Amino acid sequence: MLRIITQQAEVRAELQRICDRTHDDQVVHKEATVREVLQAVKRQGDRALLHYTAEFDHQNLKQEELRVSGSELDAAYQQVSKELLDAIRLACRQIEAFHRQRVPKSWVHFGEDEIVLGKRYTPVDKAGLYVPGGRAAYPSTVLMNAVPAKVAGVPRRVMVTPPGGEKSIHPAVLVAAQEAGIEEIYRVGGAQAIAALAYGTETIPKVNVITGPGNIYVTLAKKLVYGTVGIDSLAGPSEVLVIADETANATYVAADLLAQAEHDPMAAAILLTTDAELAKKVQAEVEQQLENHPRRTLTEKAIAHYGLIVIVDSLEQAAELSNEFAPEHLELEVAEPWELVEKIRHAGAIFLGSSTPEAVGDYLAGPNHTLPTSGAARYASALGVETFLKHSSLIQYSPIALQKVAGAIEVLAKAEGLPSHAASVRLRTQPKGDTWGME
Ligand code: HSO
Ligand code: ZN
Repeated sequence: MLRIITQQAEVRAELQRICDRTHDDQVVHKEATVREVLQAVKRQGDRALLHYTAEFDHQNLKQEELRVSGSELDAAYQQVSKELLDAIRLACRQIEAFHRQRVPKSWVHFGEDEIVLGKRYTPVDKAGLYVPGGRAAYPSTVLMNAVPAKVAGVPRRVMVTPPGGEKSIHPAVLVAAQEAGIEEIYRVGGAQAIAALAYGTETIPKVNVITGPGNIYVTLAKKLVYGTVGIDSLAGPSEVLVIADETANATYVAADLLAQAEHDPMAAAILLTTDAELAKKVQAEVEQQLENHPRRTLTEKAIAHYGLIVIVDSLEQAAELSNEFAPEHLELEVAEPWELVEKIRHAGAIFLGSSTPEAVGDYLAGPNHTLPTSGAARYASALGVETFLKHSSLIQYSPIALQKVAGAIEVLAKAEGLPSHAASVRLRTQPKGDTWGME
């Protein structure tokens, strides 16, 4: 049952509990296992990958089976329907179009005294995309990670994903990868796959950036290899917060809450509404839509533990609570969403108006669906082209420009006790002077 609460004191405590839901006592223990896996792959390469794939995924691979063959890639196209292929292609085009608009441009500024300053953007050489197996093997997530890497111009893009039964990989995942320009795919998952991408093995290249969601072991592994490689973010279970007024449609709101809950038993689905009537209707609708839900057990768990309806006094108060929670997804199911959006400061993605269910953004509107979770929207943003780019600063001074600042640099260098810093300027601006400025 989706709980309704009105007590203000209870509201903040409940929202905090939901936000902190991934803080798990078992993490320390799991981290020890992950460290062991990382070390083994670092030392033994492919041999460790085959060992852990047998132990954790129960698949006995040979070394030459790690890479998905060309014939398997071709065969995947025979295993997806025409409608699915068309939908993947539509999503791919729209995601690409959106991300192309966001490619930062290198720039230079020509200032006084022939000073040139700027930034030059370049992609990483190699990127590794992690795709979970089983329940979370989503072709849409493949696109959301692979397309920005391609748009950023990353020359080598590889994917890793755990093998399922019969060593197989979901054909829709293989098709989505190819549509987004990835053909180098390895059949390995878990912390061992992250280790392979971070350190490199005989078969798998060491990459510069690893992106993509995964289970707690994958997330811990990404956290531990950060520094050796870059990562996108540490993804937690998905969450949606809906703000609705009396104009909202209870059936739609209920469906949107369930659309988040059905991802994961730890997914969060929260409704903040000014209308007590709507709250009751949504509660009843959720029950009804759960009745014949094919993923009922899992979805019900999420709703029971991390589902919540809060009745608020005003939309201002709703915005304030939402900003405190900093949701991954925020839906504004209100009469004037563009007015309300002005008050929103922290949210991964904002969906405006009643014709924009989160699913539009999950699949094909274009913006990325890899978003900051567990309150990370207070400081982080969606995965994007920038995840695969870095920039170099460009600085050029003329002799006159250097002359003008020489004194200030010398003073600073002296204050820091770094005489060669001072000399590197003085030797250029007073070539006949004393190297150490002692005359
Ligand atoms: N809502 C998920 C993304 C997703 N939905 C994939 C369907 N497939 C996290 O943003
Ligand atoms: Zn979703």
